[in-house]
Amino acid sequence: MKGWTGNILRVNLSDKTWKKESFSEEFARTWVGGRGFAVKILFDELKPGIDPLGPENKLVVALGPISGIPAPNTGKCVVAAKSPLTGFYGDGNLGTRVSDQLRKAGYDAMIIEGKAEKPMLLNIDDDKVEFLGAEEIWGKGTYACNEWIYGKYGKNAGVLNIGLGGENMVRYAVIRSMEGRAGGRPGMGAVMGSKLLKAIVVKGTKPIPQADPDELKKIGIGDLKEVHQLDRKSGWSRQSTTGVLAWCNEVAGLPVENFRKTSHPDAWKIDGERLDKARVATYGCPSCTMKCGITIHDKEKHESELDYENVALLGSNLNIFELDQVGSLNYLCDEYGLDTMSAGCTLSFYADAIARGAVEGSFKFGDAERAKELLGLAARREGKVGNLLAEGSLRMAKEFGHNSEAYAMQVKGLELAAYNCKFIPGQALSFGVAAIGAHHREAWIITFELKNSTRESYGPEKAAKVIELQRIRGGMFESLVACRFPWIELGWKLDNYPKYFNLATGLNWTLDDMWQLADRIYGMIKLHYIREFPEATRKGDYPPGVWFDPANADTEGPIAGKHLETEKYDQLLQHYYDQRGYDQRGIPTRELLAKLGIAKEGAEAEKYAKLN
Ligand code: PTT
Ligand code: SF4
Repeated sequence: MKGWTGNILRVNLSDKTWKKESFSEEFARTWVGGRGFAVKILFDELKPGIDPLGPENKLVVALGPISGIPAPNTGKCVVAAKSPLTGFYGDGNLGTRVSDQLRKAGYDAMIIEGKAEKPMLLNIDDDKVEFLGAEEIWGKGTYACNEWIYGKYGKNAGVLNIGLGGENMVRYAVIRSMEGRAGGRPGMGAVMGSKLLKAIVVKGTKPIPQADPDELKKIGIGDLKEVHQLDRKSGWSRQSTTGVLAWCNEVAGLPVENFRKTSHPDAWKIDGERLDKARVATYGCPSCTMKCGITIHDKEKHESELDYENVALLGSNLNIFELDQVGSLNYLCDEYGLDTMSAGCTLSFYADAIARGAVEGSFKFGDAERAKELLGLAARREGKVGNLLAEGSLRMAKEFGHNSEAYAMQVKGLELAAYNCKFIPGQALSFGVAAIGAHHREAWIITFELKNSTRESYGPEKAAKVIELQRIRGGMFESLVACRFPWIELGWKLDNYPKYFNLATGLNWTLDDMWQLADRIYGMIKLHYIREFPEATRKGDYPPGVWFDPANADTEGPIAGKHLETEKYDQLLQHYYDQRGYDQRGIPTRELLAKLGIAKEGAEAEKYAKLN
């Protein structure tokens, strides 16, 4: 088999055993890697109904056939498990040296099972796997933990680690790597913590199997230069993702005060221009020539790396417009290993709930110092408030009552990305039908919608665009595994990706083959969902209720008086289901599953929920 090592490393933390397992060529071609591997492995190996924070859950770390080869932006890695936040399949994608080190150690993926007896560090060094005590680093923040590991294993080691948030099983704890990388929003860090696994270190020295290594090297070196030049020419990485903030503010799409408002006159104080001016350094993932991580000094003089989502959800959404204070909140999330996005939405929901009188408490929008304290309470699960905040906004809303669920800015339990869709129906749909809960990774339709289509439209073209983007972003990029930024931000051609896939594997795939793979993956995630939630209805694909509320409409600005309309949204959802071949509940039909080659998995899911 070319392009894949053909091996998965299976590690059991309970009895400290490991084995190298091989997979078939058919498995490789059907699921490709990354998210594809993870959805299939977890579907086959997890029993529905298990506690995501119990030893039965498994953590999958998965790479793709172009991971570790000299090609642009391939230093990424998928981490997946049953999510403690949403209760079904969850995953994330982070930049890390694990991407090439694990492949050089001879594996395309790793499955971590069981639970350690004591805090543990897993050390993988080519064919050696060591289960080492981690008492010395348990309780340390992710920066200190990372430094300790670099000191012991060298800076070239691939590292995944967790902070206090993961250790204390905060439901939105992430996994961290390198200086500023983080991933696994739906609680992948909490799953590591539940297994008492503080860190994974990986080093490898073997060649990565490639069908045409000489051609790959030649093309890769040229393409790395080309991407760099495209970035220089466009100037994108001057502001990187934070360039979006000023635009969102202008088009009334920025989250302000728990998404109640859509713009703010002080937004310029935390925009990309300000960030670029305050820049201390630039970081990025391995194998990247358009590095996008901008760091600044926060209020306490720590170095803190900010992206758009972090600035908007820890800044404008909390009514905080001092860049160094936003930096401090971001630094704390990184240090504790909490997802900045869910943390921001959970804090904003809490301030909103207090303001609405749904709960008593001391936290107001704009209070950065109290927000810092609350992040610490959540990370340590300290006291009633800390424990509440550690649960995420949906569970808090259920506890508070008073119609609070409508104000919890989440879908399927996963908090939103920073796009305020009070009156942006296509992006609202994209959140509603994102495979793992509200995430912009799947279909970032907002630019298409506001630049190429009318904002008012709930027409089928928006459903079609969501599907097109899901196939590209949530399907192809997540299974190959590569960063999507060269394509989305610099216009680097999509054809490059089947080209790399074919040179690595010796196959002859087209983009259409990639879309077929993507649809299979989306079908499988739905099967995960209905096994856990057999009563699933289309209401699960709705964005937060407050966006449909006329009383919540803007009173001034470009979308004054506008809000999402329930009947029209439902029609748009139906367009999406029709175009995908899903039934009225948003579930793939038996016929579609057969076409996608997953009828057997459909029959397994049917033990829990009936298919049409
Ligand atoms: C991703 C999500 C994002 S998406 C951001 S900012 W973004 C937040 N970053 C966090 C952070 O930082 N620290 C922290 N403690 N929590 C954080 N939570 C949030 O996590 C990230 C980049 C970015 S920056 C984006 S859009 C792109 N995402 C990609 C993706 O999802 N897939 C892919 N194939 N390529 C991508 N390229 C870009 O990667 P999750 P990273 Mg992250 C500090 O993982 O769970 O998917 O959530 O990975 O290495 O930090 O790069 O404006
Ligand atoms: Fe990583 Fe940014 Fe480069 Fe993508 S563009 S590979 S997220 S540094």
